[in-house]
Parts: sequence; structure tokens; C-alpha cells
Amino acid sequence: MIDNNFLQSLIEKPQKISNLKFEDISKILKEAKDIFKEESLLLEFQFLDNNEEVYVIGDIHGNLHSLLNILEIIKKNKPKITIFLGDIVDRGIRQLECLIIILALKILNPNKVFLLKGNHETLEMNQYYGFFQEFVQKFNDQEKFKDVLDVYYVLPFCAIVNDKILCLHGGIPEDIEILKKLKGLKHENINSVFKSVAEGLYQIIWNDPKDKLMGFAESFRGPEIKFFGEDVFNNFMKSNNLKYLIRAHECFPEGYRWFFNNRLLSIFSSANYRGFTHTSSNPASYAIIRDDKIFPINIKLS
Ligand SMILES: [Mn+2]
Repeated sequence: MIDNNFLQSLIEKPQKISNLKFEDISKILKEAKDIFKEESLLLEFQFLDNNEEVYVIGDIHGNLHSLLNILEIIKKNKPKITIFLGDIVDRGIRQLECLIIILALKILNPNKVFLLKGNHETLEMNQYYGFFQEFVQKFNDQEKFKDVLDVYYVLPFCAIVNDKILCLHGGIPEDIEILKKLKGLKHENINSVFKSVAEGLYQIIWNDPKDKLMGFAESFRGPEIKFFGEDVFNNFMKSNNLKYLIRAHECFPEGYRWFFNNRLLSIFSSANYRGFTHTSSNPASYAIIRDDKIFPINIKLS
């Protein structure tokens, strides 16, 4: 067990994280992994009290400044639970700090803080966009990155709040049955159904909504990744008896963006995002779930 005061000190003074030895980082990764692997791949939360709030946080991408601003808001407003939609690392300048802070929060509050898998919680993306190189350069050993991958490997893929609100990183997959297949399934049981869920899980972390599109369409992001239109979105939601979808994965200059008659909310929690071709001046955004409704918020950073 890691000392709670030590974890708390990392959250309060993130500058300590870059001086940690690998042994400390490894302990945090392993303890977080042990918690995640006991969770269902589809998290389900029920709140009976309508005043209880869930905060949903989008991509962080190594933006420590945005993350610390969000944590201040959480500390002040005390939501019942907080769900991070993944993409914690890559691209930003404080990637290890962001990952370790969120894992420390998870270890300290396993029933209040949740992390879903994004497309950047993978080796391929980390090798291409920087976190793998940063980590290996710092700790001088490629093998040590395995501890990070062990965490990625057991992360849940989606969460449903009060049977009505689905949260995930990218979008709905073509497989309309995927949620039924994942229900109650833990990572250790995934082998039995892996073939039937693999493509759906991949699309959950990669797909994007698109206005004025019918059906699914090829995406510029890569083979097997899709755009989805309002008609297939409505089918998926109806078939699964869902009201809203909250997702992340895309940065919009205005902050959050609604799609499909205000039933899909897209959030992104890394302000002034350093994207592929240029730096955007977007505000960081997040969502609050209260009384089975969703409220998007753009943050003014301090
Ligand atoms: Mn993403």
C-alpha cells in the first residue's frame, strides 16, 4: 500500500512528480491497475438523490494547468463522482504529471473517481505522439513502460449514469448490442467474448459524430474508424433505452459542442490545445450530470 499522505502531496504539489524515482511511479501504476481490474468494463451508477452531481471531464492531453483548474472546481463543488473520459497523456508538456495525479486520485477515492479508456491510452498512440518517448527517456528503459500499459489494458470503456446517460471517449460503434455484451463483464472475462466486442471497443474510443450524415461513414482517422450520423445515433440510443451521450475526443474552438438535437454533448478539457497542425484558443470544457440532465460548462482558467 502506498502512503495516502504521499499521494495527497503529489496532487497538491505536482512539481514533485517529475523528481520521483521509477520505483514510486511503478507502485502508483500497479496499485491503480489493481483497482481498475476489479471494475466492470461498463460502469453503471445509480443515484436516487436528484441533487447529486456527476462531473464528466474530457481530454486532458498533458495540460496540467487545465487539469489543476478542474480539480479546484471539483474540490469546491464536491460532486458525488467524477468520470474522466480518457486521453490523459500525449501532446501536452506535463503528461506524466497528469497521469500520476489522476491515478493518485483514483487510489485515494476508488469509488468517487473513474477513468475510462481513450484512444491515447494505447502504446501505438503514445509512441506516435510523445508519451512513450518522454517516459523512456526519463527512466532509461523501454521495459518500464509495461507498467503503464498494464494500467491501460484494464481500463473500463464506458459508463452509464441512472440507466439513461452514456459516457465514453469517442462515439457509438456500429455494433448496437455492444453494451449488452459488456454488461457485468470484467477485464478478466473478456477473452470469452473478445472476438465479438473487439471492433466495437475500438470504435467506442475512436468514432466521431457528424452532422447531416446518414448512417456510418469512413473516417479520416483510419481504417475501421467511423463517423456516425443522427439516424444511427438515434437507433443506438433507442435500442439501449438511453437519453444522452457525453463524449470527448474532439477539440472545438468554442469549447463544448452539442450534436443531434442536444442529445450528444462533446466536451474537451484541455484549453489552448496544441493540435496536429496548430494551437487552438479553445476553452476547457466539462459536463455536469444532475437530475438526469446534462449541463455543459466552459471554464475560465485562473
Ligand atoms: Mn481521443
